[in-house]
Amino acid sequence: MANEKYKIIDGHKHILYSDYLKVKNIEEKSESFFQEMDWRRSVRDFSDKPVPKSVIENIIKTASTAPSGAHKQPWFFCVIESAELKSQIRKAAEEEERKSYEGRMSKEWLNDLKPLGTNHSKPFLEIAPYLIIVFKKPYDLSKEEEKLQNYYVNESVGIACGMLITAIHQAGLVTLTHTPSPMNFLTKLLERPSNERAFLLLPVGYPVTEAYVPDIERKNLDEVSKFYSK
Ligand code: IYR
Repeated sequence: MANEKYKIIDGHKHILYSDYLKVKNIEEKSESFFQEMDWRRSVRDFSDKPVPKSVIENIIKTASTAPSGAHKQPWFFCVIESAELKSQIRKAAEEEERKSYEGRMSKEWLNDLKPLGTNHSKPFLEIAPYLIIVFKKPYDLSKEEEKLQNYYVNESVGIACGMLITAIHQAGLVTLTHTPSPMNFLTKLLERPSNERAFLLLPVGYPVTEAYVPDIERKNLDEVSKFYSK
């Protein structure tokens, strides 16, 4: 029978995927979504204006809808609101960043970063109302502490982070991808289990009223794609 709500395929239950969004004008909708996303920028000057916790919860739920290897969802999101923890994270991150900027990064790398105006100082780590720290899980741990394999972990968590950033932007908030390197101090500070590795740190909040961002341009469509039509 057509349109059964579910089917057993190879012994496993499958449910009917109904196109519930029923987008009418896909050209218009894709164009306006692009315009909305093209407005996204990494912002470094955060306001301390509070953000409702429910918004952060929705953003994380959105990220967690990402596809992942064998649907293992090999990610974990730590949300930091505590001023004390934020200040500990800032201190540790700036220590690592200072070493990076003062020796670990190549001349070429430092030069590439100049137009972006970054340095070892990370005040946003204390000012933004929330820090989201994304952990990847190369494996899960069973109750018996047995290692359970995850797959395509970097790809999966990378996709989830992209969706997280998209969700943050569409909520009218800003973020930036901060990668203090090495990031292992976060495992300790946040008391994470042995199967988690810090992947990305994202401050989330409103920008200050007069936030300036570097005047950069994006590659055009021809530079980032090629259509093979014949
Ligand atoms: N992790 C450092 C350096 C940095 C590296 C890249 I590549 C950037 O695009 C921006 C910064 C930092 O967060 O400052």
